[in-house]
Amino acid sequence: MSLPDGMLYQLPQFLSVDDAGNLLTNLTEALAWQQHRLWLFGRERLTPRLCAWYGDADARYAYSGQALDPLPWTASLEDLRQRIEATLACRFNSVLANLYRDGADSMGWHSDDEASLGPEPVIASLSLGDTRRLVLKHRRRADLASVDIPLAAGSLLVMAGRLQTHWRHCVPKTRRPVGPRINLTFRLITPVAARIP
Ligand SMILES: O=C(O)CCC(=O)C(=O)O
Ligand SMILES: [Mn+2]
Repeated sequence: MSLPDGMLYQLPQFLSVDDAGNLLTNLTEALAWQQHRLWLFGRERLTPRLCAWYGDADARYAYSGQALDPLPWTASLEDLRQRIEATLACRFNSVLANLYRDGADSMGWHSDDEASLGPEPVIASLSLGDTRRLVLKHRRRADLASVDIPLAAGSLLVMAGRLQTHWRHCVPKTRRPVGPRINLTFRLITPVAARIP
């Protein structure tokens, strides 16, 4: 999909329906899900979803006022990382997993624009479970309509270019009855020691 000020593309059937279903079951049980705390508007809140952070040992992630130490890769996450790296010819050293337990779970408006991701991060987002709605809105251009992307199980969405500088995105709550949904966002974090202060 061609967007002004950013790149977005999708491989709708990166995983088969069966593989996506098996992975949903496996990851729901196997990952160390937690409700992270984040600072928002000067108050500490719990994220309205469960999260888990996996990656290489040096891929520490500073995010909404907290530093997350990655857990070591599980076999299935490492296998996915390698498949996605081979498909996209990109390198990733970490993955943020999000579990939306039902329609009341969500992700607020944000950009993945932390300095540790660099100015033009490539973020590969794999979807499992019931279809999720990702909504994107340009930060400044009110003339551009928001973009609504249904993400079905097995789809791989890639965000790249200047997308995180110019656009924000969210996963709204839904009143529709939905089962659990997992999203894995593969990222390349610059290790703290390699960062220029
Ligand atoms: O669930 C989604 O597709 C959104 C995930 C996301 O934006 C993030 O992890 O930064
Ligand atoms: Mn994001």
